[in-house]
Amino acid sequence: MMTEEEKFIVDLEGYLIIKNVLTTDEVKELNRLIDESDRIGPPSTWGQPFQNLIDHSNIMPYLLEMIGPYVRIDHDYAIFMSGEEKRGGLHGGEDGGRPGGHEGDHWYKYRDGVIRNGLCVMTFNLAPARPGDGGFACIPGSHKSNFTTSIPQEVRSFERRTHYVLQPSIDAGDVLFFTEALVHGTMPWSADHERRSLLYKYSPGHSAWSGHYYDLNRYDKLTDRQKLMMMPPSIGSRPTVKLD
Ligand SMILES: O=C(O)CCC(=O)C(=O)O
Repeated sequence: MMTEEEKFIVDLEGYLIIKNVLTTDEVKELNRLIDESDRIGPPSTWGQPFQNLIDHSNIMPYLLEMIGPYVRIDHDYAIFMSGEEKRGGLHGGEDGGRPGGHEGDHWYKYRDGVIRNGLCVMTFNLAPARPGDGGFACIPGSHKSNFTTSIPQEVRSFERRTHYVLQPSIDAGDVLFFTEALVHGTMPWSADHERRSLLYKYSPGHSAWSGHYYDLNRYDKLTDRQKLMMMPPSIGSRPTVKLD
């Protein structure tokens, strides 16, 4: 179960590192399959061990606590980085960083002891990211900020480094949870090893960020719960998702 302290951290900072979600053997196996594959399409289609990450038993209690019982998977993709590779700057936040803007599915709410989110991410890390390596970075607490449009462009692009942007330290096997209401992005990579992150993104059952829904024909041996979580958005008669 998600602890009360973990709920406090998510409410405070907008992200959480869930330690040792994957065992060393699971990380090894996923890395081996990646080494042997051509890495095309969403990782959930790369075979059973990747499909199983959709509702891995160690992340389900967190998803139900953060999104509620109608959780659906919205989309998934991989980020591999090597050399001095650069990707997107800081983005996200409820207003999308644009004056008067609104990202719609990027929201964070608290009421009566319950946390709820729009689009959320579970990033499965298959390689470590130590301080200074780059990769995921964020402005802790910015999911509740009212001034994200004031973040200067040179900070968003990581050209100017400031104390309020953090690149958390992550080990292989850890899952990074974050809400897309948090201002976040990808710091240029600078480690000698390859960054290997698999991002599985979830929404409340009634909403979607992606315009592309899952095609179940691309998958083998989906469980009933996986099929339920992969349904297109709706709420009327949508069944609830349960723990094992
Ligand atoms: O993990 C990362 O590098 C950040 C991913 C990102 O920007 C996103 O999920 O929108």
